Amino acid sequence: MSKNVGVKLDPGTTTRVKHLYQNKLNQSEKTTAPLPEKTVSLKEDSIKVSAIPPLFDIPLSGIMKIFLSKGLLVNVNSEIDQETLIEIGKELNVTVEIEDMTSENELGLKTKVMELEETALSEDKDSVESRPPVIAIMGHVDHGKTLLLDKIRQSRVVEGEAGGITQHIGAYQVTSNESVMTFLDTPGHEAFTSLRARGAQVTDIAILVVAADEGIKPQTIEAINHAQVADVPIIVAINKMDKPEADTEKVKQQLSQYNLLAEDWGGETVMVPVSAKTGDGIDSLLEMIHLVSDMQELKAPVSGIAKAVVIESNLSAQKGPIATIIVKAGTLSIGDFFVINGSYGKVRAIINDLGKKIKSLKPGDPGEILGFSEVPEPGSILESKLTEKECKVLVEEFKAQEAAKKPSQKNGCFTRSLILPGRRRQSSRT
Ligand SMILES: Nc1nc2c(ncn2[C@@H]2O[C@H](COP(=O)(O)OP(=O)(O)OP(=O)(O)O)[C@@H](O)[C@H]2O)c(=O)[nH]1
Ligand SMILES: [Mg+2]
Repeated sequence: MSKNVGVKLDPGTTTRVKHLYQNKLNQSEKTTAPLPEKTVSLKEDSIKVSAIPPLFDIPLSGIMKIFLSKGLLVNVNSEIDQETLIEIGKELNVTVEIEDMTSENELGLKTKVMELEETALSEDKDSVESRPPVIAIMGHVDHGKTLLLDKIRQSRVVEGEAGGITQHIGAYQVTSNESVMTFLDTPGHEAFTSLRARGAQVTDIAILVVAADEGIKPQTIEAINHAQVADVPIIVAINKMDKPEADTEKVKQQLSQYNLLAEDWGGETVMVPVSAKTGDGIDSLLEMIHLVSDMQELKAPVSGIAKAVVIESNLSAQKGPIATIIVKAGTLSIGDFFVINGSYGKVRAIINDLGKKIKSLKPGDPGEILGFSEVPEPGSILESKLTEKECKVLVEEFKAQEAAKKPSQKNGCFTRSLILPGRRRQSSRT
């Protein structure tokens, strides 16, 4: 008979093994109960930390833990970029899809706008009149877009901007030489790719502002791409000519690499040296804008159903949903009923770029509209209707169509037509 040799572990080892076993149990409990999979979409370039819990449907504490575990010190007011959100999402079993605002969707809105203009022109030939051109001012951050627009408008928007950085699209109207022009001021900061893309899609002309001392920069190139994809003629304003370091030849040389060849270099791109600070060259720039817009012979019907594009929208604490729109056809007046995607509303107030209440907007006019039932998506099309009943019927039809299009929504999955899974927007960062 073999001798039974008893092995006795010392108490320290037993406790350690028990701990290890318990830890393993805890871990396996965690892994056997994974968080449910979820897919969310993001179209902005960045998001506030405080906006993540409702998006992910996970408490703030859970989200903060992930930030901490990654060594990222953030607070609820911090802005995080798309890539970080994707990383945080991975830890929580949330797939973040970035809405693609590059070429395909960019052309999507452009196409929508062109179709709208064409049908309006063919439906209502009798009331066709020339309309003001819509001109987007684009370019790298701090190259002087807002100051240039201030000079053109003889106003002072730039001074009112927090931190001096434009963060939204501003729409303004200017009368020069008895003709009216609508300008869109776009932000140059890298975070606002989608705003620049949208700016380029709804305009007739792009003014590319390049600081003569700095030359072209990442968002200059991005702006050129947006304008070229949307097939919008570009006029270059070589700004900050008052600076001793200004070098127009260098700017022209740099731009030549992006298919923009100055007239005096044998090309066709109008390039005007200006100083937004002193005002030098601005008259020539305006002349060039007149010339280019005259060649486009921009026309639209002024009567009939109003159709307008939403440039920007937000929820105002005092006023409710509010949107900046540009009318593309017809006249939109106070009291008009309208449909916009799956909702309808009634124009309660129209505010112009000077903050004044006005009664109506004609083609090419920008304005802020009150009277939406929900905040409209930027890039959506508003259409006025004769009666509230007509709006209700259209909204019901729209909803039915949407439900038929998206069966996956019925089982809780979230899909959106603008999202191209697996295709993320190219980062503009360098
Ligand atoms: N010397 C000089 N400074 C200028 C000129 N144009 C703009 N600036 C200055 O450059 C800075 C940026 O001007 P903004 O007009 O805010 O630039 P922006 O392109 O609108 O910037 P973002 O909207 O943030 O992209 C300000 O301090 C302006 O005073 C110019 O022609 N000459
Ligand atoms: Mg600005």
